Amino acid sequence: DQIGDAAKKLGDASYDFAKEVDWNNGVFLQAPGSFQPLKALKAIDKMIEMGAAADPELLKKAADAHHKAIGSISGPNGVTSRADWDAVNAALGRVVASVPKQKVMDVYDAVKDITDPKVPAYMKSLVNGADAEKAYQGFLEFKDVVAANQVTTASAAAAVPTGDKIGTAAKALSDASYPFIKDIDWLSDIYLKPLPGKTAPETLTAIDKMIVMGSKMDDNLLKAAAEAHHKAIGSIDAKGVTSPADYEAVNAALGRIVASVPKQTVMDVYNSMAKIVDPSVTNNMFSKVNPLDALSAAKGFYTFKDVVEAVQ
Ligand code: DGD
Ligand code: CLA
Ligand code: PID
Ligand code: PID
Ligand code: PID
Ligand code: PID
Ligand code: PID
Ligand code: PID
Repeated sequence: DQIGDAAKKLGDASYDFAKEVDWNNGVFLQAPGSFQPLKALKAIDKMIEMGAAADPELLKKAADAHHKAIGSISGPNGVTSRADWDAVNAALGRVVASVPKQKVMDVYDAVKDITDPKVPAYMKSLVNGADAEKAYQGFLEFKDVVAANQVTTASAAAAVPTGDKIGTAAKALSDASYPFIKDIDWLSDIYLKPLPGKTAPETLTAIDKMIVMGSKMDDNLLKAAAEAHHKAIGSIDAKGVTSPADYEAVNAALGRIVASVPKQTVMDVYNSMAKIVDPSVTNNMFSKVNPLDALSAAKGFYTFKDVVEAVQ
């Protein structure tokens, strides 16, 4: 297809740049400017809306392309192979083309809103500047091909199951855990801190398992889960906490996507995360909330998971 051909040209223009970026640099975990959690949440919300509107098959292919690309990483900078670099760009170009232009621009504008204008120049200063300019020129040509292949109308909303066992169980889970949710400081910057003692390649291994799980999920249920998060973001209070009803809808939606993949795929995520999360992290989280609320939430989760497993 045209986007695939254009991605090869984009690769010619941008792979030198890709090799020069230090993908393992911890700077990419930081907010791209001053820390503004509510504005950042707005930007994430725009990404959620774009993801929910995207063609699910193309999203899966993009997830698969990333998984494959992780497998061909080499060298100290963590760069993927030329072929996989091109494949990721092609896959993402197709995802972008599957949503109306305005949804893409809404993401750009919202991210721009939390990005200090000095950030692009700083990023450029870390690589050969001429190669960055060549890459950007390539991006500008690529985006014209994407725009020429872009849809103009958004897809229909997902169908949300009703009266299912997971939905019923989600009510009990939500009742048991909402006090805990209210105890958590959602606007803290602690969630942007590096995991103690873990390198980027180690962390990427765990993220890879999530990418694999995402790619196996039921299309409609994944879309519904994105839409439930978007709705929940719309009802947050000043401390970032969503309403009980929207919280329950998120739990139900996530239970359903977990049930839509094999148990082992879920356990692969859990086990890889358990390897990189030091117990001091969990204990620190626990120390900041009411312990009885946390224990009630944990009990609710362990009951919920049996219902999920039964329909998995
Ligand atoms: C950039 C963009 C990269 C900056 C990286 C910041 C992104 C941070 C993302 C954090 C998001 C939160 C997610 C994390 C969640 C964690 C949860 C725990 O360098 C601009 C200005 C605005 C920049 C910010 C907006 C970036 C938006 C990027 C998309 C968002 C994607 C998603 C994010 C992440 C999540 C992924 C899953 O656009 O951009 C560089 C440009 O900066 C440079 O400006 C451009 C002008 O826009 C353009 O108009 C033009 O002037 C150009 O061109 C210069 O500069 C000139 C000529 O016109 C060209 O013809 C050519 O010759 C060129 O020069 C050659 O040099
Ligand atoms: Mg990504 C984007 C890393 C998994 C879906 N992703 C980005 C970039 C960053 C990144 C490089 C955001 C920051 C930025 O804009 O820099 N993703 C990244 C990592 C992983 C991952 C490390 C780990 C596996 N992503 C992942 C998965 C999905 C996505 C699983 C779901 C399938 N990701 C996704 C989308 C988008 C990203 C839809 C974006 O739109 C965003 C992006 O790249 O926006 C431009 C700048 C970007 C780069 C350095 C890489 C692109 C290079 C281009 C082709 C040429 C360079 C041009 C110029 C020099 C800089 C960009 C200017 C900009 C205005 C276009
Ligand atoms: C400018 C000036 C003009 C010239 C110009 C110009 C530039 C415009 C630009 C630009 C626009 C632009 C847009 C970009 C958009 C990037 C969008 C990224 C989206 C990320 C998503 C992440 C996610 C997921 C995912 C799916 C999940 C939901 C999420 C489900 C169902 C200024 C050059 C025209 C870069 C969607 C993918 C996993 C949230 O206009 O003169 O330069 O860049 O998890 O969904 O699971
Ligand atoms: C524009 C203007 C509108 C019209 C429009 C428009 C286009 C927007 C577009 C577009 C946005 C867009 C985004 C693309 C992004 C590509 C990002 C590629 C990233 C590749 C990576 C590869 C890799 C790896 C990996 C992880 C490793 C690092 C690497 C570590 C820690 C402008 C059409 C709407 C194409 C990250 C995965 C292995 C490098 O908005 O008018 O057309 O395209 O090895 O991580 O090692
Ligand atoms: C300039 C002027 C214009 C021309 C121009 C220009 C240059 C702009 C540039 C540039 C922008 C730019 C951006 C780059 C972005 C790279 C993003 C990489 C993201 C990598 C990540 C990696 C990671 C992980 C991971 C998970 C870990 C955290 C991390 C935990 C809990 C100035 C040329 C357009 C290079 C996200 C995945 C392992 C961080 O605009 O005229 O030149 O470069 O380790 O999670 O640890
Ligand atoms: C233990 C001991 C026993 C008792 C026990 C026990 C506990 C086990 C546990 C537990 C397992 C467990 C699993 C959990 C799994 C969480 C998985 C999260 C996945 C996240 C994903 C994110 C993503 C996306 C997304 C889609 C995108 C890709 C991504 C596309 C196509 C120890 C109690 C049995 C919590 C998948 C969703 C946006 C990456 O066994 O005695 O306690 O918890 O962006 O894909 O867009
Ligand atoms: C288990 C054992 C195996 C069998 C198995 C199994 C089950 C795994 C499961 C499961 C995992 C799982 C995960 C669930 C997660 C629910 C998470 C809910 C999050 C809700 C949030 C709501 C909100 C918001 C929001 C953003 C705001 C904050 C809030 C800010 C900054 C164990 C079956 C495989 C159900 C976050 C979105 C508005 C609070 O593996 O043997 O069964 O379920 O307002 O952000 O303000
Ligand atoms: C313990 C002992 C057992 C019993 C037990 C127990 C407790 C465990 C606990 C606990 C674990 C725990 C975890 C918590 C996790 C909270 C995670 C919140 C994430 C929030 C995010 C927010 C955000 C954003 C956002 C984007 C911004 C960045 C942020 C940028 C660029 C010990 C009870 C089981 C509470 C990610 C979305 C706005 C950060 O196990 O016997 O009690 O709590 O602003 O992006 O700015």
